[in-house]
Order: sequence, then C-alpha cells, then structure tokens
Amino acid sequence: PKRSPSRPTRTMMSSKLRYLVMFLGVQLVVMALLYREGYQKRVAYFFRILRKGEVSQATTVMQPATHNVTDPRFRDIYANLSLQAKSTVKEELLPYCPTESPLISGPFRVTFPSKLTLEDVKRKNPLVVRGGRYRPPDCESKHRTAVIIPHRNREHHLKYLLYYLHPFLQRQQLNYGIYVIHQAGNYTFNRAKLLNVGFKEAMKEEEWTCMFYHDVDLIPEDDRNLYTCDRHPKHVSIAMDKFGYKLPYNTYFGGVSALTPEQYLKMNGFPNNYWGWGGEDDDIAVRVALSGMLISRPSVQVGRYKMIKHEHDKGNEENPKRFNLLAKTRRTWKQDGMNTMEYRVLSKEYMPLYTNITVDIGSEKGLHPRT
Ligand code: UD2
Ligand code: MN
Repeated sequence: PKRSPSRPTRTMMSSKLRYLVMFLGVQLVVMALLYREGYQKRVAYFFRILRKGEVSQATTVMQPATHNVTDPRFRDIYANLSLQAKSTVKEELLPYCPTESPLISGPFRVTFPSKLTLEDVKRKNPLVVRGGRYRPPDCESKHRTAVIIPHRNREHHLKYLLYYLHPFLQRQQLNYGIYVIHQAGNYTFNRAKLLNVGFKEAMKEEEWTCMFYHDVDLIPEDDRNLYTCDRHPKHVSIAMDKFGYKLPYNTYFGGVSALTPEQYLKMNGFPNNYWGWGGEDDDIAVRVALSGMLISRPSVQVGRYKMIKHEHDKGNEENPKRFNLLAKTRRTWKQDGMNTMEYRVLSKEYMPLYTNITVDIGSEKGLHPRT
C-alpha cells in the first residue's frame, strides 16, 4: 500500500527532535559535572590512580604533583633539587654560599610510602658521598652541621628520616654529615649517653660547628627550619603533630635540639645515667640553665615535625628513677657527663647514606668486661 506523504516527514521530524533532545541532555549532564565543585581534583586523582598501575609506587608517590606545586601539601622535597650542578671551579676557589639559600622553599609534603627502600633514597641523592656526607657542589658552605641519631631497632624509621633529611639539608646548602649511634646489645636503652658518644665520635672526624641531636622518628615539615646553631642552645622540634603543633610545656627539650661544641662543653654534655624512657631531655634543659645559658627556638611556623607513630620499645621502659635523678641535677651535672662517659666502639661503618657507629655503652654498673 501506498503510504501517505505526510507519514515519512512526521517520522523524520520526530527522530530529529529525539536526537536534539538527547544531544541537549548529554550536554546538560557534562555541564553539570563540570560545574560541580572539586570536579577537576577528582578527575586528576582518578588519572593518578590509573598511572599508579604502570609505575612502581615508590616513584609515583615521590613525583611532584606538577599541577599543584604551589600547594604546600603537595610540594615535593626533591623538586628542582637536581638542578644543582657541579661547578667547574676548583674546590678551594669556590665562593661562599649566599646567606640565604635560594633552594629553600618552605613547607613540603610528608608521607610514608610503604614501598620506599634505602636504594630509592640513595638514587635520589646522587651527591651524597660515603658515610652520609655532603657539601654544596657550587659554593662553599659557612656551616658544618653533624646530625646525631640515637638508634636501636628502628630501621623502618631511619629509612624515612634519611629520605627527608638529605634533601632538606641540601636545600639549606649545608656542609653536613649524618651519624647513627647504634646501641649494641639488649640492655636498657640510654638516649642521652648515645648522644654523648655521637658528639665525641663525630668531632674526631671533622670540626663540626653545630650538632643536631635528632630522634629517629621526627620528620621536619618546613625547610626554613634551619639546621644551624644559635647563640644559645636551640630546642628545635617545638611544634609536633603529636602535641597538636604546640609546645607541651615551657622547658620542654625533647626530640630535636642543636648545640655548638662550645655550648655542649660548657654544660658538660648530657647525663650518662638515665637508663630507659624519659627525664633525660628535662635534665639537659636544666643543665642549659645551670651553666648560664638560655634556650633559643625557631618560630612555630617553621619548627614543625611529624612523629612517625610507634609503640613503646622493648628495652626502653619508663625510667622510674627519673624524678629522683632530676632533683639532683644541680649537684651532679659537673661530675657526670661529657667528662665521665665510658664506652667501647664496636664498629664504624661508612654506609652510603650515613655513618653507623655501633657502641657498647654498658649498664648502670659500668662497662662489661671484655670477653
Ligand atoms: C620522647 C622525646 C625524646 C626523648 C624521649 C624520652 C619527643 C618527640 N621525643 O620520645 O626526645 O626525650 O621522649 O626518653 O617528645 N630509640 C631507638 N630505639 C629504642 C628506643 C629509642 O632508636 O628502642 C631512639 C629513637 O631515636 C627514638 C628516641 O630514642 O626516636 C626516643 O625514644 P621514643 O621515640 O621511644 O620516645 P618518645 O617518642 O616518647
Ligand atoms: Mn618517638
């Protein structure tokens, strides 16, 4: 049968209309999506997840988020660091580094990627040499800073600290070295005595102008926090996440502190007789005061740290004697400290990223007889 002429036009019309409505609908959906807040971020996030499949996680996490370099939460501590170039000038002819390092950039992102290895850290720090030493390639630093880390059984924390500390110190154009003072054996831990050993052993190697005494689990979050010494002993880790980025109390001296060799010797170093957890940091603060010095501090904006979460260690139980000891510091500080420490170095290893000094510090009863 013949179709009436009107039919096909009507169908054509209605199908055209349908397409138009569909097209407009799709447009509307796309526009709605575009207008939704956070759209861009979510898409970027999605793509990043996709990419993670291809590249190994450690490297992806370390890549700077290029679209967001101005946001401190995304700034990578390694960004632009490889731009430093070895100078062609002879070492003794290098000019002094500028008073303010041009590489300093402020807050940076601190995360703990589970797949990170020491090998990754080594690869990211090609200018660090044997024993964890570094000097700026293009200028002569005015500062020689040694970082002393008391340590036992915290290799997983050490790895992250090294990952952040190396680029952090390089950004500040310091001549630096990192020393890990490892307590041998299973006897009760003694943080302050290990720090004393660190001072003495590090000074044998180089005339350091400043020593940083550094918990292994504290990661700085802002590279304007200069690892140089002040006119007075400096308490550095003043704003930690675990204390809500505030000082817990006024004379608090735990975590990270910095003293020149002169300041350290003036207070006869640190106590040797605090075995186990607690009190030794308060004793150090008392010594600072007793030897006639003040405590200096960075500003709360830059003295920020993340502490890697951990349980109390075996072998570092709370020291029940700490309050008695603290009450006596005034009478004992000259008889116990730098001038009386006894220890035995068991080994010294120049690792690629740090110098490891394994030491027998004995116990309350003194050094154990040699076997
Ligand atoms: C607080 C202080 C710390 C110290 C301690 C009391 C902060 C951020 N830090 O740390 O400076 O005064 O109280 O002694 O408030 N360590 C090992 N292996 C061990 C035990 C300790 O390596 O088995 C080292 C390591 O460097 C660690 C440091 O000693 O960071 C302090 O010990 P902690 O982290 O267990 O004590 P914490 O966090 O309460
Ligand atoms: Mn800790």
